[in-house]
Amino acid sequence: MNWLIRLLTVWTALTMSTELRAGEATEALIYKTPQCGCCDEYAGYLRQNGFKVTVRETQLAPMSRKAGIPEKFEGCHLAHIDGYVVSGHVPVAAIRKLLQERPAIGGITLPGMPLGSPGMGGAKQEPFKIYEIGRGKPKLFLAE
Ligand SMILES: [Cu+2]
Repeated sequence: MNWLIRLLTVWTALTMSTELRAGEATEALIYKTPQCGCCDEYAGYLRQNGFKVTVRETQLAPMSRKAGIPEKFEGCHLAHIDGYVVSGHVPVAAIRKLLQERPAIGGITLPGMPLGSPGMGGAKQEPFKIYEIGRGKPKLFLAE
């Protein structure tokens, strides 16, 4: 019985310290295809904005479908952040809004690779349209 209590104490301490660490920097796990360069740029952008980023290479399309993102709304990589999926070159302002408001959705997506978005080169052509996914048809979440 004694060893069990000790085990539980250790386990609780470990779990709590993990939570504390996670509180310092939000973790982002990014899935991308091996050929994608702008995906690496986007990973760097999240790091610069204080996220703890891990990048994994995969086949993107099946993962995006599984995450509930229709083909037309798919971004060029898929991040898992704090229980949500964040697809494509989404600006951090939209991610912060998502994490603060914590709506009952699967996540958000910026379809395609709009010029001037974080991690993409070029000049911005128009407001980025970021859609919510996972609750019926994709709906506009934020335009910025
Ligand atoms: Cu891209």
